[in-house]
Amino acid sequence: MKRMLSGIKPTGQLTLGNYIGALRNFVNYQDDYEMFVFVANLHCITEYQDPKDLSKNLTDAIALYLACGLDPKKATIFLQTDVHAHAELGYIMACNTYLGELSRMTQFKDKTAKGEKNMTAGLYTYPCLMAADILLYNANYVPVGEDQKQHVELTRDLAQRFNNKYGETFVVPEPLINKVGARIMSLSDPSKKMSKSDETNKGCIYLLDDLALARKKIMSAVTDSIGVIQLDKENQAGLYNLIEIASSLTNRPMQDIVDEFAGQGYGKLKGYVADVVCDTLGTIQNRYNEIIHSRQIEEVLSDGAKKASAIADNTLNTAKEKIGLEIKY
Ligand code: ATP
Ligand code: LTN
Repeated sequence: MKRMLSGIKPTGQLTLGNYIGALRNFVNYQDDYEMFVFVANLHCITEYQDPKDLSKNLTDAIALYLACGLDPKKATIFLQTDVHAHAELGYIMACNTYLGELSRMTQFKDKTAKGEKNMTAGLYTYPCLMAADILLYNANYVPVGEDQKQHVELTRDLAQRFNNKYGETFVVPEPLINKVGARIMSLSDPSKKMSKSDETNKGCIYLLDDLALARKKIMSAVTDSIGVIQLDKENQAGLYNLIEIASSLTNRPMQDIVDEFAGQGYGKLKGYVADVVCDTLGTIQNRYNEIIHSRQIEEVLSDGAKKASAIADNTLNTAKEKIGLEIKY
């Protein structure tokens, strides 16, 4: 069975974008792959997080993984800091990465271009830690949203570089990106990605949003004045995004939805999208409420940490031996 690994960085509450671009796919893949899914808490602290918020977001992320349908009997679910090998191999990867490569990462370039102040060294070297996350498990595939493709490509380069320098050690992974739903856009500005760090909160639906609020956000989503229901991503990005959301959540082809609503007003279509989203959120939230009040999270994490550490420690030791870091007695 091929291996698959992915993670989410809960710097805030998980969003509908995280669900459609990542989480829902993890759930679909767990039957056919040996699946590893973790909460990337070390990645969260590349920027300051209020410690109380961070701790709550981590707990919620695990509860939401389970609520969305990840099954601990099928997938290994764990917290990144429970497996010490991540930080150690992350450092080793940083020693095999060139400054130029990190400077070319789009996420880093965007932040620099925006003139962000106080950027940390951790933020700069974060792709090295991400490479370690993946390589420790010898994952064949990494299911992610479009924005993470470049990081997985860097991981491939780093794996190949290491293998060439020190001998065959790591599996070279491939990114797995869905055709529909790989980049869900903000409801208030469809030129931007739906993001947890949305300042206005209007453009982003959180998985734990009150259903009435989620509906309101969809009903007031920015569209256009063209007034025709069709698939024109360039000129009707907001409308396209709404149809893509509904298509992802129902597994209906986008054209099918267009055909059903063609000739009707945007309001009708938005009502349908709101129904679909609220259905999904409602189901997830019911399960979340059961899980958050149980001991399940503790059990899942303790079990996951053991399984993940056994594999990760083994890979790390092999890498250290190849580099010559170990003393042989
Ligand atoms: P932020 O929302 O703060 O920009 P992020 O995308 O950088 O966060 P994560 O939340 O860790 O970071 O992303 C986890 C996974 O969810 C990644 O695979 C990412 O590609 C995917 N993802 C995040 N936002 C979207 C989106 N709007 N559409 C599709 N996939 C997304
Ligand atoms: N960098 C990713 C989260 C992440 C990840 C990973 C995804 C950290 N390590 C390993 C896939 C595989 C993000 O910010 N979205």
